[in-house]
Amino acid sequence: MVMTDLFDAYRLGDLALPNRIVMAPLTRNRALPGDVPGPLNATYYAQRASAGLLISEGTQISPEGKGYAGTPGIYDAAQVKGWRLVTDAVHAKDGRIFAQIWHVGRVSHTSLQPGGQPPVAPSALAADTQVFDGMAFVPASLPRALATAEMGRIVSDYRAAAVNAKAAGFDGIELHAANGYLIDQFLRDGSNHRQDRYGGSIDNRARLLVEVLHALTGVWPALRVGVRFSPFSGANGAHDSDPMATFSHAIARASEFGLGYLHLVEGETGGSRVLPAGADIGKLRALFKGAYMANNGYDRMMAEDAVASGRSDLVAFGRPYIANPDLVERLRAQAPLALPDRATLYGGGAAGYTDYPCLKAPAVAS
Ligand code: 8OZ
Repeated sequence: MVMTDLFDAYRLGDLALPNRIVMAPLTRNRALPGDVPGPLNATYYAQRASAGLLISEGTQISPEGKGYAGTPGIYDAAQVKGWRLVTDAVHAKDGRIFAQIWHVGRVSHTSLQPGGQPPVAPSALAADTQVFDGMAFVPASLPRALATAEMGRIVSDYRAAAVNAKAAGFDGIELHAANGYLIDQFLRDGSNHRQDRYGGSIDNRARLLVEVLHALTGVWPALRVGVRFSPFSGANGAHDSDPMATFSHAIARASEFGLGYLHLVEGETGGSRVLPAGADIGKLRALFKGAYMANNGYDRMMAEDAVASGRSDLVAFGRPYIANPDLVERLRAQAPLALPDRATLYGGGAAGYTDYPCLKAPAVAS
């Protein structure tokens, strides 16, 4: 039997990935004023271009979709121009990059919102989490519930972000439906207490997801669209009384669109991979027709095993990519991995961002 290897090429629709290693979306809070990506961000992503696929950090689809200082947006011309620097730099290094499009919903603070307004959410229930307002970590503000009549505008904002991602030269998009942000808030009964057609039954709670995927696949070929969920994570106060039922439904509905990939955070986001009783990642994966991208705490051995066993087509590495721009080469060489400096994870400049060295200096300085 020929075993599939982590370093084997993968065909994601018409996109040829040279290996199965993906750079997971990572929030680094280094956008310029106006939430505009700049040359520093372009350098950072280009340094990591040997990944089979890069996924951008979450980029907000509207000013209201922002929950932390310094995260980039993808809703105005200056931001599109900034992202173009990033995609051009990645393509110049023969890389491929998807934009992760993001609305934080209630995971925000009035000080980050247009006009100091409360953030929006399915229901007026505060998230049990903290956000960074540029000075300090502060508790998320009490949100206001979106009116039914506003839902069309939210979907339009997602659609516009998809159009902008094309204009910015991305190779595809990933819908951020994980980690307790807006789409996840609608999916889960802990945060969605609505009584209109966007709340109540699982089908209703998945309505925003389905409407957004419909909009995104009207802009991009479905195979250039991925979706990320974190069914068993309590990130940002996410809670559901029956995550297997909720996410079985959500994933089956997402699969109907013929999307390129399903990206799952397996366990607690950035934490334990131990699943609650009754949780079954294999069952969820089996509901999706496209490629499967596994994430959360993978090392080389685990990733090799996931790919060789056929359990995963692709493996997304997050934290290892912070301090190892040449992660593919290091994994291939079974070389030791550098550890990130925690003090420079979020915000700041080049230090702890673009100054992590490769194992071997490139032959030609870049
Ligand atoms: C870390 C800090 C801020 C945001 C996520 C976008 O968890 C994030 C995020 C992670 O998906």
